Amino acid sequence: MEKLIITAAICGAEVTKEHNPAVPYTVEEIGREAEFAYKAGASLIHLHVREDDGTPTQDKARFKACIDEIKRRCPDVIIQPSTGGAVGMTDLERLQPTELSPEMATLDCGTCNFGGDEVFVNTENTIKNFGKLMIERGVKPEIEVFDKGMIDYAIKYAKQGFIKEPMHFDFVMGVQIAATARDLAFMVDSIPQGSTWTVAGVGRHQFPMAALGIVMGGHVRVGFEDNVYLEKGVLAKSNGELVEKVVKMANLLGREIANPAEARKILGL
Ligand code: KMH
Ligand code: ZN
Repeated sequence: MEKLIITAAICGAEVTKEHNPAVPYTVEEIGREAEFAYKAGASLIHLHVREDDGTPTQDKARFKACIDEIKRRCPDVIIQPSTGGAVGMTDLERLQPTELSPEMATLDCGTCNFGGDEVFVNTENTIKNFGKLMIERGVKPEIEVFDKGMIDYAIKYAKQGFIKEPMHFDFVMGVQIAATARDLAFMVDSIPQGSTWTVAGVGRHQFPMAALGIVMGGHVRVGFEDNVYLEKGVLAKSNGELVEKVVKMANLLGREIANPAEARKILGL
């Protein structure tokens, strides 16, 4: 099996210091959390940014400041800004970090319920426009998939020239599609040959899904964006602790960890 890429989703847009005081908001806090995750074994940082008061933002200057701070601390880590941002943001707001030409960025391939009345909207035109701009800006998308139909959209838009192949998918389990082994296997079976994939389990599903990612030959995403607990009732002190736990699991299961150079090769960056 190829080496395991661990992505750390260190911040997110929805989780707050009320959920876990270690959730980073400031540039310094975001840099520090990225460094904890990197030192623990993450080769990829999935990045949302905040104002100092915790308000999610897609502001280009704020992204640049955070990216510079992460690069200062972890010079070779892969940085993947979110183009999902927070529910309710406009497409133009969301696209700002791609103007910085990062190596990667997320491309959310469908609309999804986010709890209560919250709907994370990604129309067909949004997806095609984001895909086209990412090709023009030389940014490799990570296709964010919240249910199986989003894989089918990605395949359709790739055929139409809006997404380059081979594609890299992130299966987010436990928001819309259930976080079960059966459903993950269905997702994995549904992507084109030659694609790569990672899995993110939300809340209590984070580590069970990570275990499946490790044994099924995929890759793993953990971090405060998806889960703030190290184990039941115990808050993680940092994203580094969540990454460390995945490293321990991978060691037990005989899967080696990819460094950023190895991750770049696997992802075709
Ligand atoms: N915060 C969600 C609305 C992404 O990063 O692309 C979108 C999200 C997905 O987190
Ligand atoms: Zn995200």
